[in-house]
Amino acid sequence: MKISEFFLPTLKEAPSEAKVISHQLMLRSGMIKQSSAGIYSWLPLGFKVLKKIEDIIRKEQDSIGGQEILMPTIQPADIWVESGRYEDYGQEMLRIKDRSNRELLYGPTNEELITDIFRTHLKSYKDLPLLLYHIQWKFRDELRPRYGVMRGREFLMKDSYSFDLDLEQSRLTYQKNFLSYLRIFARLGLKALPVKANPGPIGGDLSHEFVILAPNGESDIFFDKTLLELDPLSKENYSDKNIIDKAYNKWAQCYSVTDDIYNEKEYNQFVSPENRTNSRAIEVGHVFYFGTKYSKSMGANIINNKGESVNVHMGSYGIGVSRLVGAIIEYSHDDKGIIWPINVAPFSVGILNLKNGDEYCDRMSELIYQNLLIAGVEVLYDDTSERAGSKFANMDLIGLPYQVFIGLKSKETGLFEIKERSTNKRYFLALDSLINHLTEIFN
Ligand code: 5CA
Repeated sequence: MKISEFFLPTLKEAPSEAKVISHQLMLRSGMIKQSSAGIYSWLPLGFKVLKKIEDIIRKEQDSIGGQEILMPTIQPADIWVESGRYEDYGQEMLRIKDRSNRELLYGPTNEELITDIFRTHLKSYKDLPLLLYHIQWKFRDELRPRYGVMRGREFLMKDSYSFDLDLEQSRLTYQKNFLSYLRIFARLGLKALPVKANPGPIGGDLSHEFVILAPNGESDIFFDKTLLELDPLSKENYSDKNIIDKAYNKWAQCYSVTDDIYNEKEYNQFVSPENRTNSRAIEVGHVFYFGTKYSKSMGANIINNKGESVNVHMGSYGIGVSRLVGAIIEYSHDDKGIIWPINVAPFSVGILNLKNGDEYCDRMSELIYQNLLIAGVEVLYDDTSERAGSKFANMDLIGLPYQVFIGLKSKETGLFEIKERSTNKRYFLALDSLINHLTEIFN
C-alpha cells in the first residue's frame, strides 16, 4: 500500500477526551473514529490489526477442536426469560422492540442462544465433547464507557461454548481452553497471567481472568511472582489427559487473584514474602465453568451411555478482541508512538522515500516496495512529498516493526538503512540482502 493512496487520517494532537495512551495513539494514528460514546468505526489501519488478532485466535481455537459458527447480534428476549437472566442484566442490556412489538435485545453474551442451538440439535453423549465459538459484536450499555475501545459499549468478542457429558470431562475442556488462552496471548506478543476471578453474571464456581499488567488497567491483582517465569508456549503434548492436568496445575496452583476476591490472610500462607506482588491489570480474557446452570433452566439434555437423560455440562470462554487492540498498545509503546508486536502489526515494513521527486530515490523506493510485495511481505510505502522529519514521526507513530530509509546517501553507498522499531537498532544493507533479510523475518 502506498500512503498517497491509503486512507490514513493521522492527527498531530490527540483529542482531549482521550485519557489513556492507547486511546490517544489509536486516534492519532487514524485507526478508529468515535461514532457515539463507546461506539467506534474501525478505519483501515485499525481494522487490519483487528483482523490479525482474530486470525491468531481462530487458528488456536481450531487447533483444540473448536468449530467456528456465527450467531446474530440481535437475540429474542424469551430465551433470556427462560434462563432467568432477562431481569438480572438490568440497564446494561439494550432492549429493542420490532414492528410487531416482539421483544428483542442486542446480545451482551451468548450462553442462551448457544444453549438453544444445542438443545435443538444434539441429543446423545456420542455428540460430545463439542466446542463452538464465534467472533461477533456485543453490546453492553456500560455506565462509564471509557479508555476508547478498552471499555466500549459495542465491542468485538470471541466467545466459545463447551458441552460435555459430566464434570470430569468438562473440567478437562476448561483446562484445554485455559492452556490455549496462554498460547493465544503469547502469540499476540503479550505476557498474560491467569488470575482466579469472580464469575459475576455469567455464573458458576470456577473462573479465571487473563490479564496483562499495565498501569492503566481497571483491575487490581495480587499474585505470586513465580507466575511471571512460567512458559506459556511449552511444547507438551496436550492430547494426553494427564499432561493437560499437569500443565494446567502448574499455572493454576500459583496464587493469583483479582482484588474483589483477594484474601490477605490466604495470600500471606500461600506466598512467601519475596514473591508477593500486586499490580494494575487489563482483563483481556475470561473463562468460566458453570456446569448445568443454563442446561438445567433451558432443558438442554443428552442421553448418557446408561440411557438416562442428563443436563449437559457447559463452560464459556471469552476474549475481548477489540479491547486487545488497545491493550496491546498500552503494553507496547514509547513516547513516539505504537510498537506493534510482529504478529499483529498492520504492515510489517514501512518504506520511507526521503527525497520524493529525486529520480534515484523514487526508482529504488519503488523497486524495494515491489520486491517486498512479491516476496509476500506486507509493506506500507511513504511515497508522499512530506518533509523527512514528518515521515519519521508518522512511521514511529503507527509503529510498524521495520522501517527502510531511501535517501541521497544510498545513492553514494548503495546501502539502505533499516531501523527496528522496538529496539531502535539501525543497520545498513545492500538491495538484495535487504530483501532477503526482511523476507526471512516475515515468512
Ligand atoms: N460469555 C462470557 C465468556 S464467552 C463473557 O461474556 N465473558 S466476559 O463478560 O468476561 O467478557 C469476555 C471479555 O470481553 C472480557 O474478558 C473482556 O476482555 C471483554 N469485554 C467485556 N466487556 C467489555 C467492554 N465493555 N469493552 C470491551 N471489551 C469488553
